[in-house]
Parts: sequence; C-alpha cells; structure tokens
Amino acid sequence: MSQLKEPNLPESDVPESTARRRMITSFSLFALAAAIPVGVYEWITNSPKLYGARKPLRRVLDANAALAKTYFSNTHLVATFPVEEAAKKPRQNGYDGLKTPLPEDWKLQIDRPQGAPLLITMDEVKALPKHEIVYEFKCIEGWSQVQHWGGVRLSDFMANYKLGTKSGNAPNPESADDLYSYVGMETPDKGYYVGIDMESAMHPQTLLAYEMNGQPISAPHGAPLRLIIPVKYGVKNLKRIGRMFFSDERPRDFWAERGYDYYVGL
Ligand SMILES: Nc1nc2c(c(=O)[nH]1)N[C@H]1C(S)=C(S)[C@@H](COP(=O)(O)O)O[C@H]1N2
Ligand SMILES: [Mo]
Repeated sequence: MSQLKEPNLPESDVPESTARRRMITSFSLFALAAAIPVGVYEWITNSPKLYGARKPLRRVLDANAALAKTYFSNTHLVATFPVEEAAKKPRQNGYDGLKTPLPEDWKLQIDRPQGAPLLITMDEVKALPKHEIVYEFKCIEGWSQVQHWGGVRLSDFMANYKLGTKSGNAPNPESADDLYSYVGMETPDKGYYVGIDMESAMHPQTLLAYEMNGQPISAPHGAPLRLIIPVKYGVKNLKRIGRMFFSDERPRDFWAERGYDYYVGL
C-alpha cells in the first residue's frame, strides 16, 4: 500500500478543485477539437451563415483552432526560473514502485504495435539533445518547489525512435490522427504507473529526465530515468521508468485509481 497521505487530506487542504475545473474545461475543448474533423471545422468557419448564426459554436471552434495550432508548438510554456533559485536539497515524496532494488540490467522497454519491444540503454537516451528546465514542481498535497532537471525531450525521443504513431512513422504535426491518444508508463516492478494524454507528452517542456541539479538523479528521486512533466502535478511525474507504451485507451493510473482526477493538469 502507498505511504502517501494524499487521499486522507481533508477536502479543504487539497488545492485541487480549481485545477480540476480548469483541467476539465481545457480537456473538454481538446476532446472536442479531436472529435471535429478538420474538414468540418473549415466548412463551418468558412460558412458565413453558420459563422454569424451560432456564436457559442463559433467560440468553441475558435478555441479548437487555437488548440490545433498549439498542439505541436512551443507556446503555453510553464514559467521558468534562474538556475540559482533551484532548491539545493529537493524534497522527496512517494516511493511506490521504488521499494525493490533497481534491476541491474535496467533498460527502458518500449512496447510498439509492430515488432518486438525496444530496449534502450541510458547511453542511448543520453545521445539525444539534452535540455534543462528550472521550474516550480507542484505536488497536489500542497507543496511546491523550484527544481532543476535535465534530460531529453520526450517529443525528441519519440521522433528519434518513431514512437507514438499508428503508422510507425515519427509523429508529424500534419497527421495528428496518426498519433495514439495516450502514453502509459510504469516502474520496472509495476508498483506505480501513470497515463499521460498525448498533448502533454509532446509538450516541449516534458522531459525524460536523468539529471537533477546537474547530477545523475538519486534513487529516491527516480534513478536512472524519470518523467518530468511540468504541465502536470507531481503525481504524473513517474520516477524510475521501466516500460512505456502508447494507446488510444486510457492507461491505468495509480492515483486516478485512488480517486484523483485522471488529467491533474496545471
Ligand atoms: N515511482 C513513483 N513515482 C512517483 C511517485 C511514487 O510514489 N512512485 N510519487 C509521485 C508524487 S505524488 C510526487 S509529488 C513526485 C515527487 O517526486 P520527488 O520525490 O522527486 O520529489 O513523484 C511522483 N512520482
Ligand atoms: Mo505528489
């Protein structure tokens, strides 16, 4: 069982309702955007009658257009900080999936719809361009801290290994239909697991992180490789990734199964 206190907190201590409302709004728009084919969207926006007659619909479509444009773009970035502001001794929290020793022969396992799983070493991960981010990590329990992480962009990783698409090609902004809707991740012992919507996975600040404060990530912070996903609360930032997979069905999610909102966006 988990040691985390999250589910026992009184409602009032959980700063979640605002985030949840915001998340529901933005996700509903995203779901709508995904559900309305581009042709239909263009037909409606180019139709003067409809455009004039249906203000609420038009507002939704304008939001869809904005979302479609930002799906692969570098806008909507989380605020970043000077590196000096990063915590020298970052807080630790949550050890599910970390209670057994890290397998000595650890490799990142990637399941693919076609072919055998890929097994990727840390050296191969590190061969991709390194990015660093200093941002405010937020735990849903009510604490936050400016932290400094380094690793590779999940989107670069997916492009390099041609992951996340039904065709087996690299993700392409011109064919968003080809992308699976979710990325699933779990620890090697399957003790902790998360599901991430593809939009957040492809966000330019989302990292497969292997460094904290310029040093290899320590065991309690998720060595050798963890997810750093600044657009989400801490719960989604899975430590010690063992396996990754892509799916149109929502992957299991540890805290969603314990009553938290699945998307916990910020
Ligand atoms: N494997 C694993 N990853 C996890 C957790 C966990 O229990 N196990 N807890 C999550 C939660 S709730 C938070 S706030 C962050 C904390 O990361 P940190 O220990 O590096 O501060 O890890 C997240 N990732
Ligand atoms: Mo957390």
